[in-house]
Amino acid sequence: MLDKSPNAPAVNVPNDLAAHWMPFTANRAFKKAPRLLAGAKDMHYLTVDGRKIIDAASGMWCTNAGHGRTQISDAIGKMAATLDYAPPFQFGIPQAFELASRIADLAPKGLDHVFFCNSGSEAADTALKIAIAYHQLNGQGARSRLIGRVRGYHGVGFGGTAVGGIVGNRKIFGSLLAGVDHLPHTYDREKQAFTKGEPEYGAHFAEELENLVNLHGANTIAAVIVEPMAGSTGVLPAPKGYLKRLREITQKHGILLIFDEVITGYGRLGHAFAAERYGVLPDLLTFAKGVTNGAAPMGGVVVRDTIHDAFMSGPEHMVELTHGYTYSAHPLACAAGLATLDIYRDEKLFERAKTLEPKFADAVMTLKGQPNVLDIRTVGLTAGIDLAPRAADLVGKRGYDAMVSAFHDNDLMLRIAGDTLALTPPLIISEDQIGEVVDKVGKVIKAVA
Ligand code: PXG
Repeated sequence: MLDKSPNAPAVNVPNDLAAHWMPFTANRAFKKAPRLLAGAKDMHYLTVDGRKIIDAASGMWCTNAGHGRTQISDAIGKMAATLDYAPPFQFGIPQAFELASRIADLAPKGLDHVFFCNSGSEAADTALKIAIAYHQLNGQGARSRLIGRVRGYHGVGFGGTAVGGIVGNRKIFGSLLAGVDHLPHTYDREKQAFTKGEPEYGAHFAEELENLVNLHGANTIAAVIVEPMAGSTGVLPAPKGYLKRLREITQKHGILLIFDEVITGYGRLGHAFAAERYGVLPDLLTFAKGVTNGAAPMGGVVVRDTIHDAFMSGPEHMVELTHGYTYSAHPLACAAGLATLDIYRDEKLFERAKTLEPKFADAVMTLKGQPNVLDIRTVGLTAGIDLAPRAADLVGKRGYDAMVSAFHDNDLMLRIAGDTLALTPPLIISEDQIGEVVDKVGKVIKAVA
C-alpha cells in the first residue's frame, strides 16, 4: 500500500476508511488519496509514510507554539493521572480559576471574567446567548436581534452559522436563527490589492451598521459579532479605523460588540488579542484554538465586568446563567492552557510574531506576479493569497489542487478557502523557514497554473 520511508512511524493505517465521516472534508477525494498524519514536532508534521511536512497552517490556526511541546503534554498527562474529570457545574478545580485569571490578565483591561467551553463554535454561541440574556436582565428584552458580517465565520452551531456570512455553510441548514442580519464584508480588491497590514480603504463599511439600526431600530439589536480579521474566508484584515468606528456606533446605540478572536487570539496578530492591536475594547471576546496550543479542546468567552455583574443578583443559591457544558473547564484542557500560556510568556511568542510580521509580509509579497495570483494580503503572521479560479464553474478547484500538491509533492501543509491559500504558521517559525515556506508555495502555485 503505502511506500514507507525508514523514518515512518509505527502506526497502523486501516484499509477501510469508510466509517469515519470527516468534518469539512471532501470525503470521497480524501479517501482515494488520503493525507494521513502520524506525528508532529516543532514546525513539522510527520506523515504515516514517514515524510516531514512543514506546517504553514499551525494545524488549523491552533499550534502557535509549534508542535510536540513536552511542557504541554507532560501537564496533560500529569493532570489525567491526578484528576481525570471534575464536574464544572457547582464544583470546580483550582486550575480553572487560575487559567481564567491568566486569560483575563492577557485580555484588555475591562474584560475580566472568563466563561469556558470547548470550541470556537461553542464560544460564539455562548457569547451570543450572554448578549441576549444581558439585555433581558437589563429590562431591554426586545433587544434580541444579532448582526454578523458577510464572509464572517463563527463556527457551526446554529447561532454561529446564522450570524456567519458564508453562503455554503448556511444554505442547506434551513432557517437557522430568526432576527439575524449582516454587515457587508470589508474587502474590495480594486482598492486594497497587495496591501501589507490593515488597508487604508474601507473604514466606511462600518457605517452600514447605521443603516441596519435605521432598518430594525436600535432597541431590537442585541449585539454585533465580527472577527477582527476574517480568517477562514481568506484572511481579510480590518481596514484602518473600521473597528473603532464599529465600536463608536455600537456604543451610541447600546448594542454589544463581540470580537471573535478564535483565530486572532494568542499572538497571531502580534498581541495577546487583536483588540489590543486595534485599541478597541469589545464587550465580549471569544477565544479557542491557541489557548491550549491545540493540544486539548477548549474555548471561552471573556466578558466585561458590567455584563457579568448584571447576572450576579437574585437569591444566592440560584444558578445565574443557565448555560454551560459537561466539559467546560475540563481538567486536561486547563492543564494544557496553563502550560501553553507559560510557553507564550517565557518565549515571548506574541512579541516574536510582531517582530516577524514585516519580514513575513515582505517574503510572501514576493509571490506577486506568479501565475494566477490576483491578490496577497498579510497581517500579523498570516497571509491570504487569492488565485484565479480554474473556470467560472470550477471555483475552489485550483485551491484544492494547491492543497493536494502542497501535501503530496511539496511537503507543505497550508489551508485553503476556495481558491485562496492561507498561510498561518506557528509563531516559532524561523526566518529561514519563512523563506522555505514561500519557496514551496511558489512551486505549488506553478504546479496548479
Ligand atoms: N470563530 C472563528 C473566527 C473561527 O475561525 C470558529 C469560530 C469555530 O471554532 P471551532 O473550534 O468550533 O471549529 C472558528 C474556526 C480554516 C478553518 O481553514 C478555520 C476554522 C475552523 C476550521 C478551518 O480557516 N476556524
